[in-house]
Amino acid sequence: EDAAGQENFDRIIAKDSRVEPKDWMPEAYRRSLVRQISQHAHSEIIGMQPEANWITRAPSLKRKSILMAKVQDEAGHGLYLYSAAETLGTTRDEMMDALVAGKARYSSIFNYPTVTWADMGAIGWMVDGAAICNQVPLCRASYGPYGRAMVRVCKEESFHQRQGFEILLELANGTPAQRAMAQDAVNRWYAPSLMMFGPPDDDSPNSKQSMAWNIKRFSNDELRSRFVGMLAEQVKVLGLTLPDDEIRFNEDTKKWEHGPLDWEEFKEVLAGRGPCNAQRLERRRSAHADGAWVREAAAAYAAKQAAKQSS
Ligand code: FAQ
Repeated sequence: EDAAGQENFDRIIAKDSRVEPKDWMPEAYRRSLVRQISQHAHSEIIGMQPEANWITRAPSLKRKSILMAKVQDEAGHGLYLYSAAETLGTTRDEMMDALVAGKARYSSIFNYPTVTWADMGAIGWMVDGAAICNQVPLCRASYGPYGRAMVRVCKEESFHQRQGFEILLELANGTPAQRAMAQDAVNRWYAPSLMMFGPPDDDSPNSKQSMAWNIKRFSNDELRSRFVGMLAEQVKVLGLTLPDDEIRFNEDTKKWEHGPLDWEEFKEVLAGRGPCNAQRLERRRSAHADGAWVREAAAAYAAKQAAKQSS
């Protein structure tokens, strides 16, 4: 209990200003931020895998170098996000241990397989597109280090989205087989990308408090609806279709609507039973174990430098 601290915190939130690492904050606020930011960081790191799967099979040198840069950007996003979470008093080791132990969440979307090159297009266009819709409002999140990290992340995601769209555009205007491959990828990634926004509002336990704390600015359904509207317009440019004939703009509510989503599938993925959950975790575990010598060497070097300075 810290009455003055609480008062200061309430004032910051009421003014829609920013909470900084050294400010007093309620424990529940801290915990919820660590939860969201660490999940977000894990998503970026696990999210490298589905696209890394195609680096060695990219159809040209140019595509390969773009894809490599994109996957490296995701690593960078993970690192800023772990740093932002560390300012709340959780160490990176603790977060990483939770991830490799299978105790931490990361986005459902990265548990789906990337079976063709067109999936690189669909991920850029739809998955990075959904990430942008969700993250632009997070640039105004009340916790300073998180909001500031989101600014740069969103700039990079915009480039990622364009590169994905351009892959699909080229395939859609290619041979009939390429066009079919693009359509198939859009069909498979559509529903999982809509589910990235989280459960429907009446089944979203964290939303209300997160919105009261100015972390989230819009509800899951609100952002999902905006995203569907964006896809519905852009798919026309691709000359492809979305696998949902219930998409429409509701003139009364001024919102985009879509057909039903399979929330049972979403729950299965969250419970660790999605198509690639086991594979993604196993890959992360082995990468973490293979990197142990680098961490040890870096720690030994840092200790040596510190000893030199103090002598
Ligand atoms: N997957 O009460 P809510 C990217 C969990 S973008 C897994 O609505 P909240 C870029 C949720 O954690 C992807 N779990 O929760 C990229 C909660 O469980 P908990 C990452 C999900 O926090 C592109 C429970 O369900 N982006 O990585 C999902 O208010 C290409 C109840 O849900 C972010 O993390 C899901 N889809 O809203 C990288 C954005 N949805 O914690 C590589 C930041 C919900 O109580 C390649 N996060 N859950 O155990 C957020 O905006 C929010 O946390 C939401 C969820 C909107 C994801």
